Amino acid sequence: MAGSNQKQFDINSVPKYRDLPLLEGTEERHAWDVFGPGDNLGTINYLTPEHVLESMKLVKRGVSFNLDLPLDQPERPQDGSEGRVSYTHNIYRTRGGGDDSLDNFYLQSSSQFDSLAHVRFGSRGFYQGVTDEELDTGRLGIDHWSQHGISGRAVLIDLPRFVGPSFDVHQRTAMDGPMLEAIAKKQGVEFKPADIVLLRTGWMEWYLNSKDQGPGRMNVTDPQPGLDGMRETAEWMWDHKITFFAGDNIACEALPPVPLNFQHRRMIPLFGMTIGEIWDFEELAEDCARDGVYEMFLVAKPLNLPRGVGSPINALAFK
Ligand code: UVW
Repeated sequence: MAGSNQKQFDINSVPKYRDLPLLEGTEERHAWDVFGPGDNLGTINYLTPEHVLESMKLVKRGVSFNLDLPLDQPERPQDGSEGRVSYTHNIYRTRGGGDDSLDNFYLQSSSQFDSLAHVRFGSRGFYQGVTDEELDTGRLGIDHWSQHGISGRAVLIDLPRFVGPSFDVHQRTAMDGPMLEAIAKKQGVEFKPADIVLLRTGWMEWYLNSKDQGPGRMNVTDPQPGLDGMRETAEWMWDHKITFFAGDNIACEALPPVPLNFQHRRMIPLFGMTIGEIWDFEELAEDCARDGVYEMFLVAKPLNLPRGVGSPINALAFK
């Protein structure tokens, strides 16, 4: 029996990318009719109770891996030049013990989910054509995913280990469908419908350990590896029924973006697919390299924040 916010959804009913309608006047296809009118979940609908039960069987050793960076990392410039600034943590010592609050807490400044209210497709609006006014009434807020829960099978794709010693974290290596499949094959794992795909690029590990890191150094114009931005890759992810991708880099996607070919503008508003950014896969990747198991059960719990645009991830992977 599904929880009150969990719909039964038949993933076999999802049309192929080529059968999705074109967004009028564009060459982009949209999935606005796939999950039903008024839907606020998008591809999170793939995470049905049956899928969760099946995915839980991947827990063999009972070990868990934290996927969140410390909330104060990476550090953001306080002058607002990056938009997001680092929070100030106020700790109040009280007679009874303590209390605390955060000032200027940008919900997307550390390991994060982008909600469907994060990116609009120009004048066509947000996912399902939702308007700014409708967002104000509660459509597409991060709270919908919080109430549903995000749990299912995840596959780690470890790009640096796949490439080996010649890997360059400053090169714009764009992972498209064939490359994702080649990495998965070498790792001995297959993609399955409803997968959450974790893309390890090693970029955040480099950044946090680099003498160059620090406020103002996270630059989206600096080349870095990540998900490929081309339409063929959007077709691959849709036809493979990927629930979402999460990366350990700035945007999950390879940077700098190619104009008009940045998956943010397809995945979020057209597919209803969240994007995870700045996740931490280091400990998990070490373990996968050790035991050769690249599939796992993942649980994440974004904030139950009405109208939230993004959220910390609160994510664990279990093996
Ligand atoms: C970028 O597009 C760089 O990331 P975000 O989704 O965090 O705005």
